[in-house]
Amino acid sequence: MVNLTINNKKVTVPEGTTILKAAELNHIKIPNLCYLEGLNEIGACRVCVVEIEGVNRLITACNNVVEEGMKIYTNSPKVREVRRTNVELILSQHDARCASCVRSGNCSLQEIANDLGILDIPYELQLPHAKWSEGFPLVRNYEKCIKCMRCIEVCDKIQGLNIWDIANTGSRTRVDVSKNRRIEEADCALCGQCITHCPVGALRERDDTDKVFEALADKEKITVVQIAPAVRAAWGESLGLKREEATVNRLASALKMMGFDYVFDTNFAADLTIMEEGSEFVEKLKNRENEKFPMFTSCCPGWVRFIKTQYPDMVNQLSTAKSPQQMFGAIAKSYYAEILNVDPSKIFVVSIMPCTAKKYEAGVEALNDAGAGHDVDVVLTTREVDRMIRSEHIDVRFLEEVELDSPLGISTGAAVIFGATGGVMEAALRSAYYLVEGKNPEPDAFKDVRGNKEGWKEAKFTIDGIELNVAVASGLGNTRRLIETLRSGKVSYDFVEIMACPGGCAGGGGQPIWDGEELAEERAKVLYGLDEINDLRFSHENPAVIECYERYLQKPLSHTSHKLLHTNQEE
Ligand code: HC0
Ligand code: SF4
Repeated sequence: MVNLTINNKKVTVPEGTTILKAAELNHIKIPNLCYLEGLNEIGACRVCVVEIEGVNRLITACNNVVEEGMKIYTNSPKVREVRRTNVELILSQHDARCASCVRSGNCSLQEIANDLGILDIPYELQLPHAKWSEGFPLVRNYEKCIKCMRCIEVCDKIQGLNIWDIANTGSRTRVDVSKNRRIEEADCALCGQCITHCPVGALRERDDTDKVFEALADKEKITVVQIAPAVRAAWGESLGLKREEATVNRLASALKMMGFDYVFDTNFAADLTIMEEGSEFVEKLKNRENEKFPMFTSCCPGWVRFIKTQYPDMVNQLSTAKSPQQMFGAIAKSYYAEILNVDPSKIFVVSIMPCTAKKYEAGVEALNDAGAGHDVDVVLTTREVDRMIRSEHIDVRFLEEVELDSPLGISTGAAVIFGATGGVMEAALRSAYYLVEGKNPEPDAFKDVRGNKEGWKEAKFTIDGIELNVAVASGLGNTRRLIETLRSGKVSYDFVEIMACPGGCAGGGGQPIWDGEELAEERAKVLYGLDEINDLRFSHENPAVIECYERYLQKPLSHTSHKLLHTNQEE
């Protein structure tokens, strides 16, 4: 242990502790901008400078460790002056038009500048000139970038993709797409992790809220919205709601107030996905000698983009089942249009997703099969829907909860856990067991696959005498390690679930931002809690899905199912 003082307070911390951590452990706040624990500890922003008695120059707290007898001052006049100058210099290269910034009110730079009482910037404003690709689902605003390097490090160390890098030199240094590429040419998975780790508004999703407001105002359109599993665990975070208050039924109420005609659930389609993907897997098992294993899940577009660019020879191992988002769109503009007895082109489908890659997925031509424009017209992230709620001045605290509409709002506990890493696998195994054994397993029989963010998880199960090896990974760096190990022949699996974002969609790139803090686990707990209290725990018991098969699709893997719910992944 090391003994030292911080602001004259005696403290003892373990050896090797950084000054920043030592202060934090003792409830002393040292402001910082670029720091991300374990990922970005480079002292680039120099906001965390502190004074050490007997040392001439100030040092950064995030990447210097404590020493015995150190006397540290985190807020001396010298520290205040230098910290203030450093922030003023950052602001002199930052477009600080906060009123028109998506991160206003949730921006580390804004907070620090306010805390330091900076009312004027004594330096000339110098903004970089570079243009971003219009319409791309992920937007970089060069004028807001503070060169903290967080996006570079997250993409590199967690996602293993190296999309971002430093470009140019000297005063023209900026963060841009690596290797001088345009973003469209890079292999960006669109997971959005760079956005959720950006401390300011330099990265954001393409804003599609106007398209939705326009559709809601159009009397000719029947507006249908689907809510993804993980959205219900996070949407209230930035609206000041407690987790238990931010139910899907309260969100439904806000959406109705905005004018949506029907509020449905992606979970309905997640149950449908299990029927199709589970059946596909069982069929593959029957024909084991001629099939390639493992079969990979295909519902995460970040992962699908990743495999297509990084391991194109394995694309044919993806399940042909479309994601629940796309299945929902296809069903809304076919089966549901028939129920309403309307022309499908009148139906306007909006998705609320925790995801930025889903904006791309909805635009993939090969995934549009209902024949009325795009099956999903607009995808909004959780953050965008929160902004829409705010701009409608809806006070969510006082909303009465409402039921979701029927039939596409009915779902099971197996569907809601899709939003957490391991959830798709667990839901699929619950139903695969039923399909093979003819009876239900214990609902929690497969909970060993519930994942975490470290490495990947593997499990073995026996269903009807067949031994199954399965694996679950989240985060693309973990995914790359899993695939390399698979390709080296050191492991072999039958079924593998991959989610691009660490922790799965709960930690998705479209979720509310907490300055790089990871909330995936906390949100996943909400989802597992919802599974546990649902009377229905098996996708094959969803009455609305059963009815959809009886009235429309006939059976899993039928001709109609193939047309609407599957795709050729190699297209
Ligand atoms: Fe997900 Fe999904 S679980 S990918 O993470 O499968 O976005 O929440 O909506 O489509 O259901 C995201 C979340 C979904 C889909 C579902 C799957
Ligand atoms: Fe999107 Fe979920 Fe995949 Fe992340 S894990 S890219 S949120 S689908």
